[in-house]
Amino acid sequence: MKFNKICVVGLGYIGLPTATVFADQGIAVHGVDVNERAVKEINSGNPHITEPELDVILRRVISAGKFKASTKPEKADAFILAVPTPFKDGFIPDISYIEKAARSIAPVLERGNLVVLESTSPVGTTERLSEILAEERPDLNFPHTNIGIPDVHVAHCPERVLPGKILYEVVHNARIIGGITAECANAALNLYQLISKAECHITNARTAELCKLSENSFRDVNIAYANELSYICDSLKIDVWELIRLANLHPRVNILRPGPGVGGHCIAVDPWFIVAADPANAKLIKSAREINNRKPHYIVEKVKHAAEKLKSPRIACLGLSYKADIDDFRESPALEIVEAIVHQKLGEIKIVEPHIKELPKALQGSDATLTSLHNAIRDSDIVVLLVDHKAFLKFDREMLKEKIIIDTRGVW
Ligand code: SAJ
Repeated sequence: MKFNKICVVGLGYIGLPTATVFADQGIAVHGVDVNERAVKEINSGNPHITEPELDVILRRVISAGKFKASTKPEKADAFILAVPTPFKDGFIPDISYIEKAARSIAPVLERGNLVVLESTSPVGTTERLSEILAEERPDLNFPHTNIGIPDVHVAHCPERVLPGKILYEVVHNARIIGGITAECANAALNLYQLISKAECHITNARTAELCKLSENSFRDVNIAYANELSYICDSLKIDVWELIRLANLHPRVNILRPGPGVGGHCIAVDPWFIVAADPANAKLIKSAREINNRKPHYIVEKVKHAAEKLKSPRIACLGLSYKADIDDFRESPALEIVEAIVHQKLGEIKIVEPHIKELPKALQGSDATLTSLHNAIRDSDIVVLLVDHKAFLKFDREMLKEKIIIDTRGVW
């Protein structure tokens, strides 16, 4: 199969880097996003997301004429869908963005095309994608019917990249490619071999879907174990950081780090897709989600407890993003904690977040102010470290003397 042109639908954290990496290999890439402003910015070489090196590659592929974005899909040899898969009330997966993306590409599909779903998806979504395409294009044969030779191949190749390291990982991480049929998997393998320097493993679509969900649930369960230990250590008056450091000296033990909770658009979301699909068996996975979700409330209670001892408490909250050194606030436990501290009026709040120039909407209009690390610590009684940004590691520790410290990341 020859891929002269590909169309990437969804130019977010996954779609945009993926599109630019393909374009950088000399393939003509047409990017699609519903957000007109993002499309404009992207076409002028300014990514609307922050990811190291992305701006450099984007500008290179735009000036080479290999990449163009618009709000409408165009004919191509392959289509990659990289749209969000959030959950609805009751932790039920919401695949409506995939459905919309599928219907948007259907009119331009041609015999011989390949459609790849990269979005993290509940089991069965790739087959559903094939069904939707078939509904829209009764003139073409699709693989889910298992009748005759499909005109269009459909596969799932879940993204596995770590925000902050996307451009390296998109090329160097092993990939799992699941086809609705073996031919579909092989077609997608040909596509990803154009950019991947790692092993690409083929399987069926359902296995690839559950594989991705299992990877993120694995991490969630392991973080839940660390967070559970932090609750236990608090109640038994043991330093959890020392405990974990010592336990990890065992050659087969590697306990992760407790924190203020688990954030991001992946690990805090994907395990629910397994729970929704098989609640009777997904007991540990569900319990891990609950343990991790409890953590932000637990930290707020700690801050409240400390504040109650002071007459007019001044509280410095360090960090708002969901993890260190990125500007991504999605599902951020740090943001959840600060919002609760502000709304419960636990004191005079100073916030430090080096990645923003103004407070997020949820905190605007409150008395909380955004300030520098130095000023926040100097003018506070309680210092709550929520994100282990590099910027929070280098300062004069003398400043913490006499302060009540709540270090949720164990870095001080
Ligand atoms: N966290 C802890 N303790 C730890 C490690 C992480 O509390 O020991 C917290 C982080 O602070 C953060 C959250 O967990 O709030 C998730 O951060 P992360 O760095 O573990 O993962 P993500 O969400 O940025 O990216 C994950 C990755 N999955 C795995 O590592 C299994 C990435 O490879 C996936 O591509 C991504 O999810 C995704 O898009 O699914």
